Amino acid sequence: MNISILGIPMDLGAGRRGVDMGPSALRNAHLSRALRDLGHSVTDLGDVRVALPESIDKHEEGGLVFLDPILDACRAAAEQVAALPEGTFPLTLGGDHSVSMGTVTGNALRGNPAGERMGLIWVDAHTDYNTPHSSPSGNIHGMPVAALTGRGDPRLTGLGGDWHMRPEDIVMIGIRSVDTFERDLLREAGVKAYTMKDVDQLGMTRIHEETMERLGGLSRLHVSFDADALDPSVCPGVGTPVPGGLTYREGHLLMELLSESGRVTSMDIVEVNPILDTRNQTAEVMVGMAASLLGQRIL
Ligand code: 5AB
Ligand code: MN
Ligand code: MN
Ligand code: MN
Repeated sequence: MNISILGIPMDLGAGRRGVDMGPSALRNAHLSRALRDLGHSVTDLGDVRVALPESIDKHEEGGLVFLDPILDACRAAAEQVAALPEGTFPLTLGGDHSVSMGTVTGNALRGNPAGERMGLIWVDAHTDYNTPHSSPSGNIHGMPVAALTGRGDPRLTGLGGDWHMRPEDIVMIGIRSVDTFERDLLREAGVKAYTMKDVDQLGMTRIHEETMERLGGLSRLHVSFDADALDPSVCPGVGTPVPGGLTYREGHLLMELLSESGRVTSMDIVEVNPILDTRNQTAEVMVGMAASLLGQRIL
């Protein structure tokens, strides 16, 4: 497979600094080499240009922190991803999770004049379904899924023109932190979310099966993997850690099963924060997750 890596070194959407160094940490954890060792041909396209918070004013507009520079980076990411040839597997590196407004849009619209639907598997401790009204923080990394489904500020929801994700084409896994009003929005939209209670009770194998069934008719699936989905003991380098997360094996099993399905066509790795990490452990774990999704086998 041809894999194209694109970094979006941005932390403007998060409440804490440092995830802008995520792409660099993942590259240092030998991401390209790990994928080449699996037999893939890997091209690193470098990074999208992102404004530095030091050189712009921190402005909040209608409950949205750093809206304009985030939109610029998301548009650039969407354009670059959408322009990749069909058959290429885009592997996009955040950055905070607001980058996925751009990457998901770019992947959904790539080579897709017929408007074919794409499934979205959101692996995260959080549902990222806030709007400027429901958000307790104003941080845009808590809003990307709502924006992708057309909820929230029109500037965020308009990245793909008239295109939006359908809530029924989204499955979330690993959830254990949802804000009060966010919960209402999520229920109303009808997004399927597997909480950690579901992971405990059903197990990852069953969750994977149900996910594949739910997204059955869709030939393209995007995986957006927030490092904070994994337990903080596995991935300490994240800005919004929540105890009680996916184990190392649960993360790998999900990636292995998705790999066997042969249906995943693109992936994000986001929210890796090297400042808060221990000797780049989080980036190394996330490189392992990408390798499992892209075909690494134990035997
Ligand atoms: B992440 C919170 N719900 O909106 C908010 O890491 C946290 O991309 C969002 O999942 C976490 O600020 C966003 C409290
Ligand atoms: Mn997230
Ligand atoms: Mn999260
Ligand atoms: Mn986070």
